[in-house]
Amino acid sequence: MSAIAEIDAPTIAINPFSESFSDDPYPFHEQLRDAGPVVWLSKYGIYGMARYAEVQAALNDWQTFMSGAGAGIQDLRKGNAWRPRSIVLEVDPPLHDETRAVLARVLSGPAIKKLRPAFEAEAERLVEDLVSRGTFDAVDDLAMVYPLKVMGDAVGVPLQDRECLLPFSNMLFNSFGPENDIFRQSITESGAVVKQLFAQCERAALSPDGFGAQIYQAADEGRISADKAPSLVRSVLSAGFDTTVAGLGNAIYAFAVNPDQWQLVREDPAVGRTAFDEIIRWESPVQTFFRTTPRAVAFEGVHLEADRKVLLFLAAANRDPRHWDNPDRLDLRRKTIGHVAFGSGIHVCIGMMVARLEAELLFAAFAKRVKAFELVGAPRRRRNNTLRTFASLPVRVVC
Ligand code: 4MI
Repeated sequence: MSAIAEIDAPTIAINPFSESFSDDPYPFHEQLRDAGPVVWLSKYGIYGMARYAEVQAALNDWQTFMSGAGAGIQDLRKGNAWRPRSIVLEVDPPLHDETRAVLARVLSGPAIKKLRPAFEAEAERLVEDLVSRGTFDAVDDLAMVYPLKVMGDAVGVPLQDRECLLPFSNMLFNSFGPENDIFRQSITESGAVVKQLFAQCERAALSPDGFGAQIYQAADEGRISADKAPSLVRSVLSAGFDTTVAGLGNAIYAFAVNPDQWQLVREDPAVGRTAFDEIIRWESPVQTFFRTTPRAVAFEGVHLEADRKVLLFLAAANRDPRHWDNPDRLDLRRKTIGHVAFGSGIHVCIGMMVARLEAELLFAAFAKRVKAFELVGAPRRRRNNTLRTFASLPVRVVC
C-alpha cells in the first residue's frame, strides 16, 4: 500500500482510431485532456494521456513508460507480432543506446550540413517547375516528390527502388494502431512492398556513399554487430519519408489557410527557418505513439496496472491550453521549444535536422517566388492510424 491514495483512471469510450476521430481529432483531444491526466480507453483496454505535462513527463521516464514492448498497440513481448521490432525505437537502454549512437553519428549536425547544397539545388529546381505550372497537387507533386528525391539520394536508395517506401510506411504507421479497416487495407495494397523494402536494406542494394552504407561501415568498425545493420537501415527507411511527406503537405495547407502567416515567411527569412516547428506543433504528422508499463505505476496520483499499453497523444499535448497560449492558432512567431511533435527524451527524433532542412529550403524557394497559396479544390486526407496527412491538396500559387 502506498501512503498516498491513488485513484483509477477515468474511463472514456472514445475510439482514437475511428474515422470520425481522424477526420477531426481536435474536439476529441479536448475531451481526453479534460477527462484527467490519465484516462482508460475502454474500447482497447489501454491507458491514454493527452495533457502536455503528462505526455512530456512520460516521454522522459523510459523506466516507467518503456519502449521495449513496442511503440504500437501490440505488446511485442507476447510473440506472433507480424513485424520484427525496430532495434532503436522499440528497445530500452542499454541496447537502445548502442544502436542510437550509430544513427546519431550518421545523422549528426556536420553530416546534415553537407546535404545542404544538394537539397537546396533540388528545392530550387522543383519549386521553379511548380511555380511555372501555377496549379499543382501539393501532395503528389511536392510533398511526396521532394523527400523521395533528396532523402532517397542521401540514404543511397537507387531511384528505381523508391516506390516501395511510401506504401511500406503507410502500412507501418497503420500497424502501430489496432487491426482495423485501414490497417487491413494498407496490407492488401502494399503486397510486394515489404519484400522490396527489406531487399533495399541489404548492403549491395545501397549506394556506397549514403547513410545506408555508413550504417554498414559502423558494423565493419565493430560499433554494432553485423546482423544489426539491415535493421537500422530499415529504421531510417521507415522514419525518414512518410513523416516528412505528411509534414510538408501539412505545411502547404497551413500556409493556404493562414495567408497572413505566409506573409511573415516572405518578409523574414528567420521566420522561414523556424516555421516548420510551429507547423508540426499545430498539425503534428506523428499524432500518437505507445509506451508500456513494465510494472504497476503511480503517476500523477493515478494507479496504472502493470503490462498495459499507454497511448501518448503527442498532437493533443501540442495543443494543450494548460501549456500553450491560444494553441489552436498557427503563430509562426511563437516560441515552440518543448513541442513534442518530434517526441522528447531518449527516443526524440534523430532525423529532425533533415526534416527541418527540407522544410526550410522548400519554404525559402517558395518565398522568393510566391505571394500566396490558394486551395483550388477540396483537400482530401489520407486516413492513417498514426499519421495526420493528406492524400491530395490541389493548390494554385499567386506570384
Ligand atoms: C517517428 S517515426 C519512426 C521512428 C522510428 C522507426 C519507425 C518510425 C523505426 O523503425 O525505428
